Amino acid sequence: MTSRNEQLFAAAARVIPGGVNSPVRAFRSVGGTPVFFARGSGAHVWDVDGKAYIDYVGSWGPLILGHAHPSVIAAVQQAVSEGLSFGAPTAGEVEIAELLCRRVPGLEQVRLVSSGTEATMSAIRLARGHTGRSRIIKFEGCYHGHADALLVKAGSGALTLGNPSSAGVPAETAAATLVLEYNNLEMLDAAFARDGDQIACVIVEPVVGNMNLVQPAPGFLEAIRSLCTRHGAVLIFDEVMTGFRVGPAGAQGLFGITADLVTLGKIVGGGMPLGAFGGRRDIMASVAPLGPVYQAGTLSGNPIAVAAGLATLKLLEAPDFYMRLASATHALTTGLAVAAAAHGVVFSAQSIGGMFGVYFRAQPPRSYAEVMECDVPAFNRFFHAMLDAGIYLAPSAFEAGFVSSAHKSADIEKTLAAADQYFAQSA
Ligand code: KE4
Repeated sequence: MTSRNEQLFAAAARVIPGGVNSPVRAFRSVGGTPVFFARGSGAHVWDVDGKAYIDYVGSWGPLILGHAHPSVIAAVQQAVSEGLSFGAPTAGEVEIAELLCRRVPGLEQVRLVSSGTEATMSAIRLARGHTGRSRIIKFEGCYHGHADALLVKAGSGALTLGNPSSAGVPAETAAATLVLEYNNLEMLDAAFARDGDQIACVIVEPVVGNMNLVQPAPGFLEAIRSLCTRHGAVLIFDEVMTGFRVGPAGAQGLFGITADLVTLGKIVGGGMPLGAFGGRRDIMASVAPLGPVYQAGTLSGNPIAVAAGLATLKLLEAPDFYMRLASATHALTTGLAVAAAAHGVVFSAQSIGGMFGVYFRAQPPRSYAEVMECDVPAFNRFFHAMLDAGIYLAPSAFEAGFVSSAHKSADIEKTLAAADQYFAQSA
């Protein structure tokens, strides 16, 4: 008898490409039928067949407070009772902009948009408009959303200009993007030595969450900062994932580095469509209607999304919030590593703030090449065993996981017990 999940997926596939509205949800890298969720509460979600899961995806990061937090729901209910959208300024947009400028280092002005992609796309256009330069640098394995200039893979040679990583991206668009190796200082130096005066910006995930979790090597972010300063290039920290996730001041606060522009998303909307880009006032002065760089959006600063974002961001100011979140996340990754080692399974894990990575590799990877050494089939088997046990991990070996303040020790313990049982029988 086909499950409701399978029935829905079959129906979805007839009217939605791949049956999903974002590719990673299709389970193509892990195999099997995607889980259709019916509802969530705290750290838990229930699928359409009524099965419960402990959720370590949290909508890919936004739900740092867990699902349906009462304060967030109340704020949204209040906002919707007053209207859904105006296409005109509202007081809430001023309040959240002021809050972001207080909490995010270097944010002197900020513009709200409706997704992380819009934030990064706009920040790159702004960097190009501000500098009058076209070339940009990104790093292989970093994902910044699906704007054309960013769907680019490394060129054939080390410093050759990029090639499209998606159909539909013109070669000439990709050619303006240089794709370097994350954590490769020599490559970075060489690129600036050759093209420094042509580089409009460097965009980087200060902690990578899109090739699984990869941390910056000591000195890597500092080198990008000093090279951008020296050559007049704009440094963009893409903190769509790390913003308010790795710490109260994001990766900028964690590493003590202030970027020129920062992009935000996910947590700032508390699960509703909200992104933002902002930074130095002299750069933001180029944004329309102040300056010549056009950027716009019908639902930018939508009052419902702003209400959810404000309610979320205010709750993150609770004393010890990040200490408790980091402690729970660390307990998860340490417990997983201990369980795997006890059964002789080649496995490693790491966490930073409320995000984590698990790897079927002896050590956490420090580069894209090392990520590619991970045993993906082993991860896929682990993923499905945990799914069967009611533990919902990210459905890809190349994604980070997320813990929320709603995850209790009982959730972590249940997760570790399920993992231990799997490691015991898989060894
Ligand atoms: P969105 O357009 O999906 O809101 O944000 C794009 C984006 C930008 N920058 C970073 C660092 C991101 O992680 C993302 C989106 N992250 C993925 C998860 N790996 C979203 C999940 C999906 O694509 O469905």
